[in-house]
Amino acid sequence: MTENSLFSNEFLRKMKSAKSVAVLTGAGISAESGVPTFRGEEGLWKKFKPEELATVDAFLSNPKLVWEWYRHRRQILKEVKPNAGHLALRDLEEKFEKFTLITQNIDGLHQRAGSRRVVELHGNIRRNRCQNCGRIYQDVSLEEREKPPTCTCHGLLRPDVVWFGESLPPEAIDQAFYAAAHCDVFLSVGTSAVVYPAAYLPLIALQYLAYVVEFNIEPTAISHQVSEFIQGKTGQVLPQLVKMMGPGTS
Ligand code: BV8
Ligand code: ZN
Repeated sequence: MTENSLFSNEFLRKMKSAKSVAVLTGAGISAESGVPTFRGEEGLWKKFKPEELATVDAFLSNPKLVWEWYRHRRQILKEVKPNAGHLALRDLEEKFEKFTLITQNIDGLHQRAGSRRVVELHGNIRRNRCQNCGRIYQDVSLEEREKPPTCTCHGLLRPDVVWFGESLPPEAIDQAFYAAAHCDVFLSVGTSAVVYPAAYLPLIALQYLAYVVEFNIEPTAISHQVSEFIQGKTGQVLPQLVKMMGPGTS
C-alpha cells in the first residue's frame, strides 16, 4: 500500500485546514510497546473479568489480589517505552493551533513520548491514592510493596486509576468533552470504543460536525458511524500521516 493511498484526499484536506484537532487513544496505541490490551486475544481481561479486578468492591474484598494485578502491570510498564505511534502524535501536536490528546490509557507513555497537552481520562498507574481520604501519593517506590500500603489516615492505598463504577476526574471529562465538541477533526486511535463515557467522545465530535477518523487494526463498535476508518497498526500508520502533513503547522 503506497503512503498516499492510505489516506483519502478528503481526510488530508481536512487535516491540512484544521485549526483544532482532538485525539482519543486507547490500549491499541500502546500494544506495539508491548503493553497488553484489555479485550484482545492476549488481553488482560482474558484471564480476569473487569468486574473481578478493576472495581472498588473487588479491591475492598480482596485488596492484595487487586494490588498484585496492578503490581504485575507496573512491572510490565518498567520495561516498555513509547513507540512510533506515540511519537507521531507528539509530532502531530506541533502542527495545530489547538491539539488535545485525550487518553484512556493509564501507562503514561504519551507523556514519556513528549506530548504536552495530555488529558488522562482514567488516571495514571504510577500514582497511588488513599481509598479512604483520597490523598494522592506520587512516590513510585510504593509499587514494590507486596500488599497495599496504608495512608496516614490508616486507609488503604490503591492505584490512582478510575475503576468501573467510579466517576472520571471532572476536569478531565470537561476538557475532553469540550475538545470533542470544538474540533474540526477527531481521531479515535486504538480503542475498541466500548468503555463509557470515553466512547461518547467520537460520537459527540460527529454531532458537532467534526470529521471523525478511526485508526484500528480491525473495525469497532463505532466504525460504521465515523467519517473514515483507516485499517492498520498505529505504529506504522500514524508516522505516515505525519509525513503526509508535510513540514510546518496548519
Ligand atoms: C462511570 C482503568 C458512572 C483501570 C478502565 C454509560 C455511561 C457511563 C458509564 C457506563 C455507561 N455504560 C456502561 C457504563 C459502565 C462502565 C462501562 O463503560 N462499561 C463497559 C465495559 C460497558 N463505565 C464506567 O464504569 C466508567 N465510570 O462512568 O461510572 C458514574 C458516573 C457518576 C458517578 C459515579 C459513577 C469508568 C470506566 C473506566 C474504567 N477503567 N481502566 C485499569 O486500566 O485497570 S477501562 C479500560 O478500558 C482501560 O482504561 C482502557 O483504556 C479502556 C478502554 O479499552 P481500550 O483502550 O479500547 O482497550 P481494548 O483492549 O478494549 O481495545 C484495544 C483496541 O486497540 C482494539 O480495538 C484493538 O483492535 C486495537 N489495537 C490493538 N493493537 C493495535 C490496535 N489498533 C491499532 N494499532 C495496534 N497496533
Ligand atoms: Zn488516607
